[in-house]
Amino acid sequence: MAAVQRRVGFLIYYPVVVILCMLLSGCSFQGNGDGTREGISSIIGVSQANMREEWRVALIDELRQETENSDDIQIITADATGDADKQIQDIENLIGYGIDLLIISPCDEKVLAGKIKEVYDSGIPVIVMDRAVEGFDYTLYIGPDNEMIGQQAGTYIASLLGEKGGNVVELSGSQSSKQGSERLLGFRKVLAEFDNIEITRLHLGAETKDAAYDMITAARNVVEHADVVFAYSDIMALGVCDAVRDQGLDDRVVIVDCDGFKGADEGIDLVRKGRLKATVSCPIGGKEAIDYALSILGNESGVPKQVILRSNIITADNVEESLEKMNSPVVDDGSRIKVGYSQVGSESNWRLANTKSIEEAAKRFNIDLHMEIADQSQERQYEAIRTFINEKVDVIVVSPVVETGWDEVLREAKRAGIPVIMSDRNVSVENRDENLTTTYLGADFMEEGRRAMRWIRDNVQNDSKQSIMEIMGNEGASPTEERSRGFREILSENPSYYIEYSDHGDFTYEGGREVIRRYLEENEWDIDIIFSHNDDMALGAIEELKAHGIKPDEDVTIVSVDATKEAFRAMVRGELSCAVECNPIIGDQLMKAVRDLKSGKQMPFRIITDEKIYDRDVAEEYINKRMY
Ligand code: GZL
Repeated sequence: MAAVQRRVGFLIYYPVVVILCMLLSGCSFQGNGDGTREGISSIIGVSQANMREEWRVALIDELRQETENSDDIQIITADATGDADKQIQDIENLIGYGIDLLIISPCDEKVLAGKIKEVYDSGIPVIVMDRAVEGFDYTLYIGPDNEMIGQQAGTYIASLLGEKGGNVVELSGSQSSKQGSERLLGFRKVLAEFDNIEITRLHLGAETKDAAYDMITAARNVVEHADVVFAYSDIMALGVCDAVRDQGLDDRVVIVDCDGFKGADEGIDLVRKGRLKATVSCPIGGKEAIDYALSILGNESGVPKQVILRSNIITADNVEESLEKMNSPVVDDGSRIKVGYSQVGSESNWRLANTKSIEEAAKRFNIDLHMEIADQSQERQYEAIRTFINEKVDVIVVSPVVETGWDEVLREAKRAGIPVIMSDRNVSVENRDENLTTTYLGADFMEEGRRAMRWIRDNVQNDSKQSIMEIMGNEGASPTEERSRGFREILSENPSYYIEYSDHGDFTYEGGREVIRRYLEENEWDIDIIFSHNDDMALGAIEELKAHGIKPDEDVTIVSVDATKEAFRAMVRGELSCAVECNPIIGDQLMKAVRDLKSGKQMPFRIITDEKIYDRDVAEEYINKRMY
């Protein structure tokens, strides 16, 4: 175990030996001190917001543990002591040490966003952890979904109180941190649905154990009538536990919190001791950070844009099993894994590229792939999943044609003990805590819709209001629903544009033609802009427009999603104006997730692919680099 020397908030770990550098002397930490890096393949700089919070110390420990057996990897850690300006200086210092990659957990994501973008643009990969910065100017974000953590706590408490309902005391910190505010948002959203649950909010001066202890003690007249006290962090929950115990109320008031860390008197320990009724775990992500850092440094393909970590409800019933899972060794013996894949269909060029990517990756990852193509039929997907269950495959992967209607067949897979991964598109199930699926790997469709409308806002201006035709994918599919929602979110901020007509083209070329045909049967052409949910429908629409003497790009600006090679050709021809990327080449990420799952790794809740936007000005430059 490497010893650690703290020096002006700057901690340096050398896997074999800790070397203390006099920062003020400006010495540069180049591994061997003479400016060379003999034996060192990568230096990873870690800028931590502070080392006061236990989970932040745990993150550094996880990062160190994950690299302590790799003599060629160096980790240099800086502690910003909670000061955003110091964190900016820390980043400068780390870059001065010649780091190859930066991992940062920002003090303040707004203040640090510019610096993170600067480092990212300079070519140094940046992994942002825990608090996401606005935009996408970083290599990878790894963190929890704090609003969902709050929702899980709310759902648990509601189920605990049942039909009778009850009184809930909710603690919040007056300068509540971003993750605290997000957790409270999720918590309140869920409990707002229950008329039989009364909430009393107690505001603390600070998010600390003592502030929580003092508040619960002072508010005894409220707490003694409460059924549940909710605190959104382990540290506050400990203060609540002590105060409730000291007030002699611990036989009637239960306490629920978030974090579920593994240290003494933290969430898991308090559940084991019976002092907490439940804790919603907030995974730290150190293992994942090093895993992806090595992939990035190794220039491996398939690094996603965001990894949203999974959080679970931990109670006395599952705490031992949860701990065992967290501590179980991850073993991938490379043995062949049998995967059943239920694919939507062959409806578009995107889909064909997606299928090809998955089939090729299966070979590279020693996966025995049985793929069934459903031709956009949910019934045929049900049949495929039941076939896979009968074949006793190791993992089932589904790209669902629509979002709903999957609960029963997914329960059958769960009863058969076969984990299910959602690929490309996601599903919505009645009860998320049934954990019917393990992880979702795909795009941020909402962001794709936003990008399309932002491009229109920035590139298609006119004195009069601009009419838009929306050509949508098949009804009920997650890309259809979410691209529409994202597009409308930005549209609502720009009153110079409005949607004149929306219709479904089902993601096919013919479907796009049909939408134009149907519109022209009833109307003269009066549309300024077309937003198509995918390229195939856009290309079909272009064909039909031209057949009616309507000139794409002159008479109507067309924006599409997918960014397939056909779309780039249409942009070069001057018929399509903009293509928002939706990357189908997710085979490697998917097969890595399959192998991780079978090796016992804790699977992320969501893995979001990396995507860009292209328009006709750059189409020529990129067309020959396109992989699909
Ligand atoms: C998106 C994918 C969509 C594509 C279409 O991830 O599900 O389905 O945008 C495809 O081209 O048909």
